[in-house]
Amino acid sequence: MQNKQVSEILNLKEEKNAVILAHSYQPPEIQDIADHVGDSLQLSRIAASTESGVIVFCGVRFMAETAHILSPDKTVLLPEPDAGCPLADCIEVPALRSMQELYPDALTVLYVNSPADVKAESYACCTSANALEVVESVPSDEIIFAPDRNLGTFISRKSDKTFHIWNGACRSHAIADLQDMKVRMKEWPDAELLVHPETPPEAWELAHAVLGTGGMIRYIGESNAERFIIGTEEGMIYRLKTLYPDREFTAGGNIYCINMKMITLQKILDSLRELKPVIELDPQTREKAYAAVARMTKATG
Ligand code: CIZ
Repeated sequence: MQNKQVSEILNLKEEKNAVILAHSYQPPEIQDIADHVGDSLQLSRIAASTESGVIVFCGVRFMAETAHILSPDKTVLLPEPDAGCPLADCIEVPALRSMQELYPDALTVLYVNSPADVKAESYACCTSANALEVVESVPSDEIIFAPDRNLGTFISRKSDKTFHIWNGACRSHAIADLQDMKVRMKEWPDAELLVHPETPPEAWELAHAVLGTGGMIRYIGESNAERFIIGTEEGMIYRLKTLYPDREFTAGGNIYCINMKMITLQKILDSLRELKPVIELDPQTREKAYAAVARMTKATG
């Protein structure tokens, strides 16, 4: 039976012509009430194409900003305005400009996990799923890759281009507990270990595959393995169990994002009742950021 809070959310959603989008790292009760669950890019594309005028984005700030960048005429709500991203916070416009001055021939490829004003200073955005494709599409053999050093290193090893990599990291993935991964591999010797490229290179060496969340979902669909150890934010386990109820999953590396867990059912309810907090960007920043996001979508379809 549905609890009162959930039915109120669903009623308000109808009343306000809203759609609820949840990132795969969100807690189970949020994934359960969402209209769509996915990675930041998939969700932003849905945000841009939906008929709904109100988007409740259950994730962190940069994701809701990206949805707003792609769909400025819709009201994008982030139910917890303090749900930030320490990776996005480790880059600022003046520091990026200094790096760009140091390497004037390089073009900047920016991971979407970054603030909108920094996107506005970049040539193209990318996600973990399409970073290599975007890098290869950029009309320069010299790349500034920011802000995640692990993803940058991972991609640089697959490309012949020259990379200048920003020294930032996702606080949760960068300190992935390798010992925990090894223990789980001993417990489930038949399992495949999948790790996110935001984890350190030592984790990639242990893994059967290094993939973003969308890539993990596709990989599992094609794999013959029955059990998987998942080296990314632990919310992904619930997502995978929902998609593949006949497979077994366990989290590896103790990767937990506190910001992702700041969204609650009560905050979604309040946000729908009051239609706030609304994500707003100054139009010039939004337009420049849009150009970088659009180059990504053009390069990757
Ligand atoms: O882009 C995203 O949604 C994040 C944060 C991770 C991923 O690999 O999908």
